[in-house]
Amino acid sequence: MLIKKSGEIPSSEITPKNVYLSRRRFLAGVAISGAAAATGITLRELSTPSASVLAENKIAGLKKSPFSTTETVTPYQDVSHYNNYYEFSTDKDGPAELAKNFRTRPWKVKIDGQVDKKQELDVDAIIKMAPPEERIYRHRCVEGWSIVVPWIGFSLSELIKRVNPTSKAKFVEFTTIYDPSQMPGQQRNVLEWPYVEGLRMDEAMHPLTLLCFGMYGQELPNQDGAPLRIVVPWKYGFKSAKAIVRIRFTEKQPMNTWNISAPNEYGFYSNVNPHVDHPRWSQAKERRLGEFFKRPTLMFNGYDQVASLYTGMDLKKYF
Ligand SMILES: Nc1nc2c(c(=O)[nH]1)N[C@H]1C(S)=C(S)[C@@H](COP(=O)(O)O)O[C@H]1N2
Ligand SMILES: [Mo]
Repeated sequence: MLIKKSGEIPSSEITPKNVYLSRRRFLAGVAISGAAAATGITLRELSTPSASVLAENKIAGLKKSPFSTTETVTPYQDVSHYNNYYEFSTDKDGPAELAKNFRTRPWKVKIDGQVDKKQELDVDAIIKMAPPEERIYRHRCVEGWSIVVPWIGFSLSELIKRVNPTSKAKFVEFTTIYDPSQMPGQQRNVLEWPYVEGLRMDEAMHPLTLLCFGMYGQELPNQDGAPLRIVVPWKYGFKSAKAIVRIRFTEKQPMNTWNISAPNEYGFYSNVNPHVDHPRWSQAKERRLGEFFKRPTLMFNGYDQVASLYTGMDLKKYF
């Protein structure tokens, strides 16, 4: 260790080595990308004692987001080993192992549809577009479990502003990579592949909507959507597509995978709503991973600032 203040446990001693090294590489990359450049971030990072301190938002160089919740962060181990990622497995503990060797570089993202400059962007160019922030968000799966995750990324609007959608662009569609050779789940017809999701333009432009490439102070693990995913904290988890390779601007509302699969169960909007039950179960409560008792689910997952996006809409009809 370069720096070891007394009483501090170096992260290399309590973090698995691969995770620790990946965090170093990742933060070094982020440091040269951000405006703060190399102002000691690497040194500070080396003296950072643990992932839990990172999770507490104390890391230098990562902007603190006013959107962060102060609720207890879910342990990294849970968030990285209890995953919905049907391209790899329908078992929650499957993706961590099966995505281990998934190739996340080189990685291009196609920008097309109703946009002035159709282009293909390298994921590392995207990551460098704006300063990274840590955003501690609640995440509510439609199945009834929830987690609190310190994501790293920046508002999707930062990218959208730079690519100039045309005046006809009313929606944005996200497409996950299609590569059955790497994704065993895509060799089976559990869902229609590739996975697609979409947002209305004003939802995509809302500052809460995150273009995400990291979590817990390090690179996004493959099973959580590396190298690039969307995070929409007021919607059920399935709206937050992982491993995206295409962002398409459209005039018409795009299709989304779970709506194609079961239209009476999963709508396009999928706002977290304790008053609109899933046809097969109640959405009134949720269980935080690691907790025993259920807690009440909040309207818009507690993100009241998005309510005005839906003024006048019947949210039972547009579920
Ligand atoms: N491409 C893709 N994205 C996806 C999924 C998926 O199966 N494939 N599952 C969704 C669901 S249902 C949830 S709850 C979240 C889970 O994200 P996490 O594993 O990082 O917690 O990812 C969403 N994004
Ligand atoms: Mo989910």
